[in-house]
Amino acid sequence: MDGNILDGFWEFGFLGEDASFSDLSQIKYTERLPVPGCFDVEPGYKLRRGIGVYRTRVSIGGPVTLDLEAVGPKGEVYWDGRKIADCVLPFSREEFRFDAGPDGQHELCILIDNRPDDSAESLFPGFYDFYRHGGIYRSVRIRKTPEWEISYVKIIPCDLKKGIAEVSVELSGNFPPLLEMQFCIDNKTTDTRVITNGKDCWQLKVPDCRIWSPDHPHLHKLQLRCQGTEKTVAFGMRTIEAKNGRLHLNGEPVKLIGYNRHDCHPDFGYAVPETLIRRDLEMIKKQGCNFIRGCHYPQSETVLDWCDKIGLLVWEESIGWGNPETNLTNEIFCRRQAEQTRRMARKSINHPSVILHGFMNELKSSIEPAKQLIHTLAGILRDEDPSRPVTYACNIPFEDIALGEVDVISFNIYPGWYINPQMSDVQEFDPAGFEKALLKYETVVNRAEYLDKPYIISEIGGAALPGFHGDIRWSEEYQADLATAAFSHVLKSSRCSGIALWMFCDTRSFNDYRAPARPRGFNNKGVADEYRRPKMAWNSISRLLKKPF
Ligand code: ADA
Repeated sequence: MDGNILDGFWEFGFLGEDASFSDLSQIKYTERLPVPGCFDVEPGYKLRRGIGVYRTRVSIGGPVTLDLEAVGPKGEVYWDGRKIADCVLPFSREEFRFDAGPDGQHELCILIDNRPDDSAESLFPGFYDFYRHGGIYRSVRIRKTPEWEISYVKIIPCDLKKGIAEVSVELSGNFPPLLEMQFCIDNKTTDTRVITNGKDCWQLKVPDCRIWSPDHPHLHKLQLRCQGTEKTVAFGMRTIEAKNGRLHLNGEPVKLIGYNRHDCHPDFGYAVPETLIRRDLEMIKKQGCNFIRGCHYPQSETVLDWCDKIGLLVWEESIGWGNPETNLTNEIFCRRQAEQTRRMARKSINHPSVILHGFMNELKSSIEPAKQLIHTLAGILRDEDPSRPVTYACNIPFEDIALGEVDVISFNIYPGWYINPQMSDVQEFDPAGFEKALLKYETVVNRAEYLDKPYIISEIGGAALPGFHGDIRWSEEYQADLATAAFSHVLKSSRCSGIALWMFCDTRSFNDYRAPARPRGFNNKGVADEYRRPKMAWNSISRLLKKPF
């Protein structure tokens, strides 16, 4: 990535829950905390709510671009005491351009507010079933803004046999109207083209083209050179299509087998160190899975880079969770949804691992405003990226009115765990009732109008308290039986193109009035606990996946 990285230990001051913030100069910085980092996992601030102020000093001057890979749940940025930006798109990468003043040392402060915010426009309100950690979740960079730069490169593989990719380039700033650009793939000069008016698109031949797949995750490298400016982008040659009721990877039907994964850890919140991210992904891959659903927010570059490298397929989605009508009819909420979804599509465009883009997990998809928003968000994704199928996870299959809007139909269903009024016969797990329930959900996707669309079980599962044994709910045995039955069903189903079990590991969740459903303050449906120690379900799934499928 471009720019000077500012990660490291920043000064930190904490203003409590009732603090009203007015003057940066009054803040007492009492210690140093890591960036990226979440203050509410640190001793002294554990699970506390309030405003955390991070401060560092930067030597730079003139026009600059500050690149925040992700903060949350919301933040404010100050430069020498002057407000530069509000950050209201949690987990989104944003760039802010401003004049840094004369060359020399300057003060950069980022305020993070993790106090409850249930306003209708908030993208990360308190009712979501994943903890509202406060922090600078991902890297911070700053660079001098050049006169002009290559701001966006999009590489879409189009013909794998001939090794052809379509490359689009955008420049920003004060660029010359005509520019010669040299393209180099894997250090072999391939072409020189002229860019007119800062935006252009060409077909390029990839020399010695090798196809990217989970078994052979081969990456190519494109270098663009132009009047002393250079940009390097990794990409993979692979295609993904939703047709004839199946997902096709590189022209062949593929079944997605894996887990929902929150990018979260009890000791780090949403600032999970790379080494732990890598371990999670390797653990999933080595078990025999090929897929994760990155729930429920845009994924970090680190996660996607590792998935590209080791060959894991990814469903990435913008942030949303069970949003009711009050959100869906709020103009600011809908505008922010559109903005973060567009940002996600552009950020992840060249990651071959990302094969599905989604949004708005379990929104109230039975009402017209939901359908409108789904239509808008699907349109944005297709506009930015016609190459990836679009989906959203629906939890009301029998009432949903928007399934026709997307390319892949995905259901979050919990037979054997939650009561669904239309499925009350299957609240307790029993293999026959479970199978019957899954087939009943399938009747929706077997309607003539949907037969062409692939179908995925985007969530299914049950909870187990680590170390609790027996044959009853909340036991490891109960969870293992349920999870194994779910995987077995999908492995043999001809209609279902995939499963993302809910979920890979236990994840900190709400601790409000709903806490009885979240013992220990965690969503306990992980097949490993929050420190990634396997439960019985993990071992049963491992055994199942060892058999060829
Ligand atoms: C939902 C939701 C998940 C989680 C799950 C559960 O389907 O999408 O985020 O909350 O239920 O554990 O109840």
